[in-house]
Amino acid sequence: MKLYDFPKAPNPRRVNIFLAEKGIEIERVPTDLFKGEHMSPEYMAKNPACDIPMLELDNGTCISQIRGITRYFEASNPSTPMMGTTPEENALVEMWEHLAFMNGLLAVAEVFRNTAEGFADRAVVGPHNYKQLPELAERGAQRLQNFYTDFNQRLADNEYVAGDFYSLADITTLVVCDFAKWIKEDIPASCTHLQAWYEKVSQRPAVLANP
Ligand SMILES: N[C@@H](CCC(=O)N[C@@H](CS)C(=O)NCC(=O)O)C(=O)O
Repeated sequence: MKLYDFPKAPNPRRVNIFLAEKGIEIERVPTDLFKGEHMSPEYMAKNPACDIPMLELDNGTCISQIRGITRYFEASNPSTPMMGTTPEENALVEMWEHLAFMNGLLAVAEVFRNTAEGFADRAVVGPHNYKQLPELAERGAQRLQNFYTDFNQRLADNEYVAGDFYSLADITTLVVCDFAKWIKEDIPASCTHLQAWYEKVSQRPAVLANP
């Protein structure tokens, strides 16, 4: 089994923290996004979505998308659950992780990919080229501020993002806060609950091991 990985990028980091939390060690295939290795014919044949991370099982099955990859490991290595332990918890983790991805990670990506010089014509991840749109960068910046206040509110009443237990939803939310530093947007000073949570989860060994 191999994980195609580029640890500097935010999405692979979500899986790397998740695996470290679960104590899973796995062979890595370094795949350099900056060199376009994820767009090579060999990689595209395995993963037509052309994104990283990707998991290749020993039988040749290839799984992309972090939802798929993390679900695989949660089912195959159920000790140290990271997606809740009851139907209600499972649903809350899915719900909050998806909200963090949609409203947080994609908001930052909207700013970054529509402004960074190196992403001209690569404003959207995947096999198709899209040009940058400055209006989307502007909208992404607004969406990020709303993500911060919405998640601050959530953490005013809950110790962790999905409830009173640490989960994949925390990992994605943490990665959003760190990815936002790429566009020079820190957690606003008014978001004290989010900031306190951020300081706490940043100290977890699995997070420190995957900066
Ligand atoms: N929706 C994907 C997101 C993966 C993703 O966007 N990965 C980025 C790296 S952070 C990527 O592969 N980018 C390729 C590119 O920029 O062309 C998932 O859940 O796995």
